Amino acid sequence: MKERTLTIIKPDAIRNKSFGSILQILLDKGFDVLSLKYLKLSKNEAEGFYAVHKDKGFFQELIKFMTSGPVIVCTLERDDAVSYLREVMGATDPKKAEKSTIRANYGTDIQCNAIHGSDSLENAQKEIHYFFADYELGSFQKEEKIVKIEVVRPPNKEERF
Ligand code: RTP
Ligand code: MG
Repeated sequence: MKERTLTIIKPDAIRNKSFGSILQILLDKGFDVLSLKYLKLSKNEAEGFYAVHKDKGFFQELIKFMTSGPVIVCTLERDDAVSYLREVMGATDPKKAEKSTIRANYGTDIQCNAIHGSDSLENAQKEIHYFFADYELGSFQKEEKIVKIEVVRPPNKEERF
C-alpha cells in the first residue's frame, strides 16, 4: 500500500556533496518526491524534531550536528515507504549497516550517518507536518494525469561544457 515517509539528508551528506547521489538512489528505488526543502535547522527546530531523544546521552551532540549546516527535507511516497526507506538507509551505525545501503556507502559514523527516515507510519505523519503544510505536498499521480509531461533527455557531460 502507498505510504508517505519523511527523509532528511543530513549536514554531512550536504558537506561532502553526496546528497545528489543519495536523492538519485531514492528515485531509483521507486520513491516519488512529493515535497523538498533545502534549509538550515534552528536549534529549536532540531530539538523539537528529535524530542524523543532528549534524555539520551547523545542528544546535545545530535543537535549540534543537525544544526551544523543545511539539510534537505523530503516527503517520499512509495509502497511500504516507511519500512522500505529504513531498509534502503541501513542501520544507524554505518559500520553495522548492510553493504549496499546508503549509510554503509555514505555515512561516516553513528552520528554522521547521512540520512534520516521516519520509524513508523504514525511518526511519518507527524514528521511530514513538522516541515510541510498540506498544500506543499504535491500529488504526483494526479498531476501526471492532467499535465502532459514532455520528457527531455538531460545533456550528457560533454554537451554540458
Ligand atoms: P534517524 O532517526 O536519524 O533516522 O536515525 P535512527 O532512527 O537510525 O537512529 P535513532 O536512534 O533515532 O538516532 C537518531 C540519530 O541520532 C544520532 N545518534 N548518535 N552517538 C550516538 O550514539 C548516536 N546514536 C544516535 C544519529 O545521527 C542517529 O541517526
Ligand atoms: Mg530515529
